[in-house]
Amino acid sequence: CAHPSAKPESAVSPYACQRRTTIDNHNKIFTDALDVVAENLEFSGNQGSSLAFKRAASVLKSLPAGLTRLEETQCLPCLGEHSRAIIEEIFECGSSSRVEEILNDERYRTMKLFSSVFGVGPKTAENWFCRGLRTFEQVLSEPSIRLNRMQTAGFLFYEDISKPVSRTEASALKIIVEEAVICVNPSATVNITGGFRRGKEFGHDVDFIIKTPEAGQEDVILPAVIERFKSQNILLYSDLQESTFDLRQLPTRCFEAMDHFSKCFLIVKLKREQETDATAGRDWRAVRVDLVAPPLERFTYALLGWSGSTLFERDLRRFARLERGKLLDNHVLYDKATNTFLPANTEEDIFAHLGLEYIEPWQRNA
Ligand code: TTP
Ligand code: MN
Ligand code: MN
Ligand code: MN
Repeated sequence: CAHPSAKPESAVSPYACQRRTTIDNHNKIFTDALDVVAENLEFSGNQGSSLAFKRAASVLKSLPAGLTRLEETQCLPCLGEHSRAIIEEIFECGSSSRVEEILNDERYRTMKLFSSVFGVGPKTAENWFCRGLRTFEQVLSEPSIRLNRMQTAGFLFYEDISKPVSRTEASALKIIVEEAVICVNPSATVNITGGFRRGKEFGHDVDFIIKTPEAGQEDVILPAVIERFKSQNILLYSDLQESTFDLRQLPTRCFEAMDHFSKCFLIVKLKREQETDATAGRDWRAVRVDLVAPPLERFTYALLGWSGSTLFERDLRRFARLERGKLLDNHVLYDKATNTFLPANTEEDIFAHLGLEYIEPWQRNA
């Protein structure tokens, strides 16, 4: 490797927002293994070490070709001795014994199963595991467990919503969402965001961002869309989160999963062409849909924030703070040196403010 001070143009950046990561991952055998280790650490509450393995996997996802020798990892950032040991074993044996162990581990398997239910987070999953529960039947027949509304819907539609949503289904949903939005406000527009905006072929849900040109409309549009879905008899579940947006608020110091915009988490019926075993006797499947409606002047920041990937967003914020003295979140970009908010009409403007080369949405699969 080159001397640290001599940074060749080709060096891989430790920041995901300085890498171009498309959906075609040439190192899947390694990144799948590292992601399992990361997930297992997350399940046991070790967020820090989990993130280290996620970063290692993300660096490999950005490479233009598959690794051919362990030595190639020497020049790469974010790959520590633990990640290297796993990669080495895969090179030598075709799989990692640590990963195999995790995949067979009762705690990991149960946590993975429980947290695959909509509305069940790691806390709840762990609670159920610690009570000795191992299967859905056991959870559902345990009298002391009271499921909340979200978890009830999660179990009710489990089969459908645990099945990946295809790009074709996402496009069909866009038409339905667009129709409802335009019916409420003809000047509003709908954009697909999240994984499908990044070019993914499948997703666990479909994310939409709604742009309303008139001030204040963002607060009324989602309730109206929900009412319309109800009247069309396609709404299976809805959780509307009213805006808690405060224009004076400074961006938060660290990555927040939630923002303050008006948004809703839905489960809707999507008409199907063909019946499958899972949908026998009905002509629809259940799909998870997220809608967000930011105020117009916050649209660009919200679009960037909702496009993901999660690690890409995390590194954008970290880069802004540590390398540029700026604070970025889903609402604003703030310059600490001048105490000013930096305006942006496009995502390109935000990257430019940060002195970053523009990364297209389909290159943000970090
Ligand atoms: P997800 O829909 O969870 O993830 P995804 O679309 O990248 O992947 P998948 O195919 O599995 O659905 O989230 C999309 C982005 O939205 C993610 O970068 C986080 C962001 N987000 C927010 O910024 N605020 C929120 O309140 C929520 C729920 C998501
Ligand atoms: Mn390629
Ligand atoms: Mn998504
Ligand atoms: Mn989502």
